[in-house]
Amino acid sequence: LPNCQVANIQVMQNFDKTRYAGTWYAVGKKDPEGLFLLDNIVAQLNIGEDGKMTASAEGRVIILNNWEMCAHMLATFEDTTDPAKFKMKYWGAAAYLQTGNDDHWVIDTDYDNYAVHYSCRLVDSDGTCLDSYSFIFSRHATGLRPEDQVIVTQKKQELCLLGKYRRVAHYGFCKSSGSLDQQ
Ligand code: AZE
Repeated sequence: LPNCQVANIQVMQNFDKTRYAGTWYAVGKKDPEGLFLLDNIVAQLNIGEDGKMTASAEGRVIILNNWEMCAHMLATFEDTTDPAKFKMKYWGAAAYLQTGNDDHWVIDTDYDNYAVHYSCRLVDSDGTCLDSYSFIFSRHATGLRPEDQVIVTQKKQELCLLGKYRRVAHYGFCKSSGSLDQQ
C-alpha cells in the first residue's frame, strides 16, 4: 500500500525527455484547488537544441464568471537532479490567464501511448500532498488502450489519487482558435 508521502512517490526510471516530446492529449485529470483547465486539453512538448524542454498547451477554461474560452499556455522547464522531475514555469498567451511555477513529474510513460503526470503544489506538515493535480495523457484523443488502463490505474493508486480523476472530453473546442491539434 502507498503511504502517500510526496517524498516517496516513484517517478519514471531512466526518463528520456526526447521520447516524451510531441503531442499529448489529456484523457484524464485530477484537479487542484481553484481555476483549472476543464477539457479539450492538448499539450505539445518540445526539446530545444540546448536540450531544454518547453511546452505549449491549450484547453477550455471558464474565467471571470462565465467567460468560456480556449486558454493558450506556454511553459519552460527547469531540469532537476532527477531526470523525471521538472520545475515548470508557465503563463498564458493572454495576460489575464494564469501564471505559475509548478512541479512537473513524469510518473510513468511508455512514450508511444500513455503518460502519467503529477504535480503537488502544497505539501502538508505530515509529508502528504494538500493540493495536487495530475494528468493522464494519451497519444490519441480517443483514450487509452485497455492494457495501458491497467498500468494507469496502478499508478493512480500509488499517487493516492485513485477515484479522484475525471475523464477529459475532446470535442474540438480549441481547434478553431489554435494550431496545436490541427497538426
Ligand atoms: C500542462 C502541460 C505542459 C504545459 C502546461 C501545462 C499546464 C497548464 C495549466 C494551465 C492552467 C490554465 C488556467 C487558465 C485560466 C501540465 C498541461 C502549461 C495548469 C487555469
